[in-house]
Amino acid sequence: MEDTAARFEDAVEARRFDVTYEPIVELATGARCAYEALARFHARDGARLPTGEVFAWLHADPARLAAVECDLKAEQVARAPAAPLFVNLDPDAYAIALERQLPIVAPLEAHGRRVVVEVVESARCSDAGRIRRMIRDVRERGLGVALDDLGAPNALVSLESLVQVDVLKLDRTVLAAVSDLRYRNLVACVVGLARTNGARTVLEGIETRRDLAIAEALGIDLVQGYLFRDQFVTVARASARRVPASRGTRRRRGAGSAR
Ligand SMILES: [Ca+2]
Repeated sequence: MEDTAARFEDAVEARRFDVTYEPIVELATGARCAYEALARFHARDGARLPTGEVFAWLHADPARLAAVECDLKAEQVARAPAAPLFVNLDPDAYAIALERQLPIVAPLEAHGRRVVVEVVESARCSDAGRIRRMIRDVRERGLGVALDDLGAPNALVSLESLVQVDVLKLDRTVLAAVSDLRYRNLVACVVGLARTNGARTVLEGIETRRDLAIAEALGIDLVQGYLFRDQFVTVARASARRVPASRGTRRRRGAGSAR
């Protein structure tokens, strides 16, 4: 069997990725109000590679991580539907790209509609301060910021970030966890906090009408998930163009979120 790192290396080198735009739907009206851009890497044989693991592997080579993230953001904006766009951005990649003066922000500013940068607070980031600096920096540039994967098993959360972002995105695991009354009370507080501060809430992982009813009962503003799969837009694989490789890429695996 082909080595996992070799498969990742091959996919990244060949820019073998699709961009999928997942609709974000307003719960009250059913209107599609934005899309989240997601990168989907593919092996040579067409098999889908786990995006989170590809990024965990890329973290071993910061320069390459930054170059790939710049490439992905440019593609995701260039191919996006004419609608507000949510993009995932790695705080390590962001910091390195700024240091190296790589074009990480320019593509986002070029989009004709509002762009919201999704950030995950997690121990995977090499420096917790980087996340908060990125949030401040991105907001100063006039872009929106969403705190992603809130409630996910490996996610962290700081109170400062909770009150500084425009959108709070609750992880799909919240759907099951709210059967516990104490957890449900916590989510109600988070939703209330968002409302008081003028932020919006998103619940991810909506797959059934029952999930939708849970979101409604929680007072969530926006939802996304497989229930809306007929509105997903996948743009064909990016054309092959080599991303500059850098030295010292080592094998590393780990969990990560879809991007
Ligand atoms: Ca996300």
